[in-house]
Amino acid sequence: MLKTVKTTPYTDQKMGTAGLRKKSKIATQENYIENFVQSVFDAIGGVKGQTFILGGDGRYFNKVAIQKIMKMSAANGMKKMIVGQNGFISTPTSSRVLLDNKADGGFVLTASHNPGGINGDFGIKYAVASGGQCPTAVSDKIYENTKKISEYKILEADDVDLSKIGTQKLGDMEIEIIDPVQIYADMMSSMFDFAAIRKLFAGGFTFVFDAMNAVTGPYARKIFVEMLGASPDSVVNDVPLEDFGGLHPDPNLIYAKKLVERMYSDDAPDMGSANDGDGDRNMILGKKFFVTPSDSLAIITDNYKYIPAYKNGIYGVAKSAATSTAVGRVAKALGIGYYEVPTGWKYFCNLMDSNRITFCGEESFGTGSSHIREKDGIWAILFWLNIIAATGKSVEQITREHWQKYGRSYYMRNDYDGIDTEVANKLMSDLEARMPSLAGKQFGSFTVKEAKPFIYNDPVDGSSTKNGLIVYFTDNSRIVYRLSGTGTNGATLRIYLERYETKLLDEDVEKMLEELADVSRAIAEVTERTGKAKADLLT
Ligand code: G16
Repeated sequence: MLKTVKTTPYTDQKMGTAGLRKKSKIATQENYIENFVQSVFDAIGGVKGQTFILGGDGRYFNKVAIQKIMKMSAANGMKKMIVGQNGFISTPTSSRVLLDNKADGGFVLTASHNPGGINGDFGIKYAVASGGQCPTAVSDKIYENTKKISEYKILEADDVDLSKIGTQKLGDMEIEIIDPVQIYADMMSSMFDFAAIRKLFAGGFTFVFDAMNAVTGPYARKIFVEMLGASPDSVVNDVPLEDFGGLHPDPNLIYAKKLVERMYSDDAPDMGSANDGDGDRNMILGKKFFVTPSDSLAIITDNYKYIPAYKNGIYGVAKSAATSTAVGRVAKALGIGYYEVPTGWKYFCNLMDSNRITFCGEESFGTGSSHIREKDGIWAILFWLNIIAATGKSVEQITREHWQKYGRSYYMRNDYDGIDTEVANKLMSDLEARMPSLAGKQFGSFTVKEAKPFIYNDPVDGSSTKNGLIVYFTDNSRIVYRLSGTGTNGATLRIYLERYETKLLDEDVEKMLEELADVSRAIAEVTERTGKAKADLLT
């Protein structure tokens, strides 16, 4: 039976860098998800006759929210919903399925790399027909709707059994349950040289992948173990859990602690890797060796010819402004287009759709290509395995040779967490106001060349976005300041430090950036304003 339910608005449903992200305790309030989903449907003029993709990373509240969304979709006249088996789908797979089915939109229930569970976070990523997350113009409209919503539509029906592949009906809506793991595995085997990677593993190459108890465990087992012959114990934490077993599924040196310890031990495997909650982020490690995401993007781009899917050539490459400039040097050498966009994967999508770029990446452990419109964690790991299989070189060797060829960007992100939102906003606006006066000023051994906000003018749709503030120094070092758009606890100030070297290639990163970190605090008056003498997190 179709029901129209009266509701009252929540005032905090503004989407951040990638969808709506909230503490689980907030997201599970009465009608919270319903209000948001109905506001999405209303913002796009309804979903009558449309097809949507639905699934999640398995975190707490995933199961409940999926049933609600299916029933609301049916009540709003949707024609078909394609749902991941048992309610699971990784973000990259969702993008693929959306494109393959020419669907109108999709929801991935995830707060990405944020922890899960009742005391963790919940979230919704909303993608549009292009396969990427909705553009700002659409999210603004959705936010406006959430502030005035008074009712939503839902079907009163039994819960749908999502365990069996196949089709069924929910009211008049068709539900197709798919096997996302198989779909994703097929896509990967069509892109990479699986025979060569199989040979690599058969030859004794050792490997570990940490799924962090999140969505990619089954994907990794299927691809790395079953299809490529890696040893069964090379995939760890591969059973998705509602609270990720207490892990913080953010693949970086801090949160993937066990993996990092193993990779820095004397019996480390040849390569280590990890994904985040919804499978779009990745981390690459060699034996006692870490590859920064910025370097990974540069190395992937420089080695594209080893990958069957790209061997005939690539378009350009793009990175977020906060990401190091390493890939820019590769683009120059290859003579391909090079773009800098604001933080947020959605800004890459127009560049991919218009064949301006093939690869793109961000410092926040995201790397991807135009095979989908999201970043792709396992894709990046397969890319590295394929390079290793083709060259016979180790992760460390590949990276060091890259530095020798292009120089090295020492790079680090400093996060200052849990700052009062007003204090953080004022710090940024005051810094922006001071920027013109910084040029020529000396801070320690660094002289400011130029300081200005980062403004991106999209060459495809003409939209203009301001995101972050950049200080350029005369020695090619840079500091980028911005506030995170994915946190759920006050404001997080992110300060990105980069120092470029052509001779000193083997130094300690923290040491190399120590003075620049001090300078970054001095320029923005971080300690005076936040009381923090040091960053909370270095990645
Ligand atoms: C999301 C976006 C990324 C962005 C990242 C960090 O990643 O998709 O494009 O780089 O957030 O954003 P911020 O610095 O604003 O916190 P994910 O993996 O959370 O979807």
